[in-house]
Formats: sequence, structure tokens, C-alpha cells
Amino acid sequence: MSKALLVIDVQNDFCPGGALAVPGGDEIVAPINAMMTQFDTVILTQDWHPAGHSSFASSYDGKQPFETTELDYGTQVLWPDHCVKNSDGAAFHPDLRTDGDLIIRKGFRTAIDSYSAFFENDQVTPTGLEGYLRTRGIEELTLVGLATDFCVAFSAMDARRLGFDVTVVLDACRAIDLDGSLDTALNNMRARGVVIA
Ligand code: VGL
Ligand code: ZN
Repeated sequence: MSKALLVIDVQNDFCPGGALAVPGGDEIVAPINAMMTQFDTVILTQDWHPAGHSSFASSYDGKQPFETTELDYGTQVLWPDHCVKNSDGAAFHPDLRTDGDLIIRKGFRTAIDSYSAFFENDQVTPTGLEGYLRTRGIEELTLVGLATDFCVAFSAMDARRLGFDVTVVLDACRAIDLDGSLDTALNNMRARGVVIA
């Protein structure tokens, strides 16, 4: 049985000074680099949006960041423009080790956001990560990164739904925490059988 470390969205825009800065987002870089040495397989994800993405408040008249809108697949939180593909904000934190086996990008379709590393926010469009893990015989996943209550939580819950063993190492994650979203995410993850370490 093989284990992988899944490093979620440790990108400049989610670190202090970035467009959607997560408090303390840069504090997890050194611990994550150290954890990488303990896994055979390291996979990194990168939030990767086209300009004018449907998750950006700026794409709508009269919407402010952190409000919501209804899209075809349900309620979507609207964010400041962030992780626009090829921008500095979309680049990994400069101190993050990026010599892992796979870098998977998500959120690159204008009409659908993708918090999870496995499925876009419609819950059905796959990113391909499941097939990669299965064909490599990986059954245990440890998740770290940004943000605990959005991309880490959605990835962890989808991984459980797909039958992987999942651990989230909270010390190597940081949260956005919008209106109690961190507590909700922790409760949902525990209810789905995610081990919170
Ligand atoms: C994320 C909001 C929007 C994340 C990505 O990485 O948690 N959050 N896009
Ligand atoms: Zn995003």
C-alpha cells in the first residue's frame, strides 16, 4: 500500500500580500517541505483560473468579494481575483519545494470553480487525480495546504467519498474562516471519516 502527500494550493495569492491572503499562509511552507521527505509520492495542486473566472466578484455587476451567487451547480462564494493563470499570484510560494511527482491544476474552466483536487464544484467533472492515484496503487493520502476550510476540506471529503484513507495535518494548513466555515469544514471532514491530526 502506497502513501502520497497532497499539497494543496500553497501559492502566492493565498499567502500574506496575496490577492486572497490566508492568515499565516506562509508559515506552513517550512513544515510542508520537511514532510515531503517522508513520502514516496508528493503531489501539488495549483489553483489556476482564467481572467474573468465565474468565481471572481469582479465578473458580476454589483457583487463584492465574499458575497455569493447562484451558478448552474449551486451557490458559489465570490472571491477577489486570484490565481490568474501564469500570474505571479498563481505561482507557488517561492520557498516551497516543487520537485514532487505531479502538479495538478484546477479551476481552469471559466464557468466552474474547483475547490477539490478531485472534482470541480459541480461535483461530477473529474480532474483526473483519482485515475493517477489508482493507477499508481496509492490508497493513503495525507493532505496539507491552503485553505483548510475550502480546497483542503473539499479535497479531503472527495477523497473519502472515493474510498481513500485520508489524514489532514492541521498544523500544516491555514484557514480563510468565513462565517464559521472552519468549524463547519472540520465537522464535515470528521463526519466523513477524515482523520484530523
Ligand atoms: C481556494 C477560494 C478560492 C483555496 C481557492 O485554495 O482554498 N479558496 N479558490
Ligand atoms: Zn480559486
